[in-house]
Amino acid sequence: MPDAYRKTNIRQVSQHAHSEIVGMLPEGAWISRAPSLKRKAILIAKVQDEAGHGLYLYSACETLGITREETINDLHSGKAKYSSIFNYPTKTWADIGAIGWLVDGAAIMNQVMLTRTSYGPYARAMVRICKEESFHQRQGFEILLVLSKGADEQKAMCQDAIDRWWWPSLMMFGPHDSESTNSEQSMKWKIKRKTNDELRQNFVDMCAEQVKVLGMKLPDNKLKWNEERMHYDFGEINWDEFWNVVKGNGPCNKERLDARKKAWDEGEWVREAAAAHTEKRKNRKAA
Ligand code: BYC
Repeated sequence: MPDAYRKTNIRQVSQHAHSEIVGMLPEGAWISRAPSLKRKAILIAKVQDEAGHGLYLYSACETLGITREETINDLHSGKAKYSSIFNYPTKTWADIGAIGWLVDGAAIMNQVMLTRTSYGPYARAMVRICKEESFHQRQGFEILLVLSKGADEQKAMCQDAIDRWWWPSLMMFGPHDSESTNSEQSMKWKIKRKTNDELRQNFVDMCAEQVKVLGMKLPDNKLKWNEERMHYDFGEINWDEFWNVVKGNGPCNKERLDARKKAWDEGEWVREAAAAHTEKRKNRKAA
């Protein structure tokens, strides 16, 4: 395998794994506050699914010749990135719905193409992940649908969550193709099968229709169907905000990384105990 191809895959797959694990934090914060036992059980299962996604992806990454410890050290030292979206706070229950609908929706749009990515272990992990993400997206939409039919306060909460998550969701697809440093090479290698702007446009087209079912509005007064292009036109993303968050200065970057480092440090004894147990079983078998 050419070294540059291997390194690009390590970069993308490990950053994807980190995103899944850091992505558990904003939603995990609502497990104790979910409005019913049923909602709590669904949310616990969803957050657990994200942990599973992270683990498949760390395993896929290990097949490229890097250890899990190395990839996690890169996250903790700030060398490796994770998705910008998880540096925003979850302020109300409606945010859990908006994350499911918009964040998981954007994730699926990007990840369906990755089921055909050229590196087999990554592609195979994505098949299962996409199935689970589709369920996540529907449960998020259903949370918003219930709120959209509720009391005035619930409707307002639903609109407010959509207002706050819409633009950061569009940022998930990365910079414009003209600014994307990795796209050209990744498209040639068929690691990426569609560009950042193509996927973002598909996502806007999908959400512009779905929001009508909710009876809500997307916070963009430039959003308009363009008959010639057969796509929705939409307003410009605040790229200063995007790069600021990517560089570590978003509303929750510090909190998220601190939480991950704390979990890693506090889990050290578990990793040691598991390794000692494996060693003991190995020795017992050999004896
Ligand atoms: N946030 O050249 P570009 C989820 C970086 S988790 C932060 O276009 P590329 C979920 C980019 O890394 C969703 N950084 O990059 C979990 C690059 O910097 P480096 C995560 C970003 O790789 C829990 C630089 O900007 N999904 O589904 O060709 C709950 C230039 O960009 C972002 C994945 O990771 C960003 N948004 O394209 C719910 C999917 N965007 O690395 C949901 C796999 C760009 O050169 N990844 N950057 O230092 C990909 O498909 C691609 O890596 C991207 C970016 C489309 C994200």
